[in-house]
Amino acid sequence: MSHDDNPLDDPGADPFEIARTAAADLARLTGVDRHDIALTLGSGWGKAAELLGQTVATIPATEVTGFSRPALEGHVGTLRSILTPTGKRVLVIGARTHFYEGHGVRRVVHSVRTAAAAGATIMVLTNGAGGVNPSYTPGRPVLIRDHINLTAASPLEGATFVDLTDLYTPRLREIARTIDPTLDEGVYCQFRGPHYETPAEVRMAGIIGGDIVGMSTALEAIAAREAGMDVLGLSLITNLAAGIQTTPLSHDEVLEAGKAAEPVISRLLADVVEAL
Ligand code: 8IG
Repeated sequence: MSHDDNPLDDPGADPFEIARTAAADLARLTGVDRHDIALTLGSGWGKAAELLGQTVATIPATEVTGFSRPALEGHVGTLRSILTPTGKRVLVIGARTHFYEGHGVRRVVHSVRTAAAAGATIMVLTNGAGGVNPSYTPGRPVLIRDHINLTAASPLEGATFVDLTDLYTPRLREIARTIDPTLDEGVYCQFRGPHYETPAEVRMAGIIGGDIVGMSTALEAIAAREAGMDVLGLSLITNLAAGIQTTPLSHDEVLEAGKAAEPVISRLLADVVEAL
């Protein structure tokens, strides 16, 4: 990995101040002062951006203060400003930093804090994930109703107590279900990764109430709520979790399932965002 200076790595720095600097960078580079909605695109959701409206600007995330170099091929490191037909400003975040990269939680949630500092009041988080619920099949989108954070980490620092009772905003879930009444709601379990779970861990996830397993969204959702945003979470089931499916999991299979489902779920996501 190349040299990568990041102000968030200074423990004495204020991550919210860095987010405000990042939002100012974003405004300068995109020419758009404020955004209404932010949207993080996970595996399989990438095509939604084109369907949302007119792309006003696309910038490399690395030009914006605090953003990390993309760790993974297929995770495009761009930030995009879109104007929808009804006049909404959508910030599309194609630059996710995962907890498993080991750069700390501040870097993981920096895009969320930047979106909030840029004015966004709604955070839409999408991901590719494994299905634990035996009724799920690859290619299916699932609304996140709640989560179980198994990372043993939090984006909140110090004695910051934030209520998470309605973390995944009920009103936004209702809107999504009016667009697609067949959308199921499930509980997302975030593991640290980057290894996939063992079959025993997947059984545990099911027993404690999980329907979906992933490596990204719970920590981001907590930071979004801390910042006062409403949160909508959508998972694409790209694979059945280990032990639910009998064959070994492969990253290629995950990418393939994402590609196959992409046109359908991208349309869904674009329609949902326009209805928010
Ligand atoms: I895509 O099976 C994808 N992401 N933890 N488990 C976890 N994360 C995932 C999985 C999975 N599939």
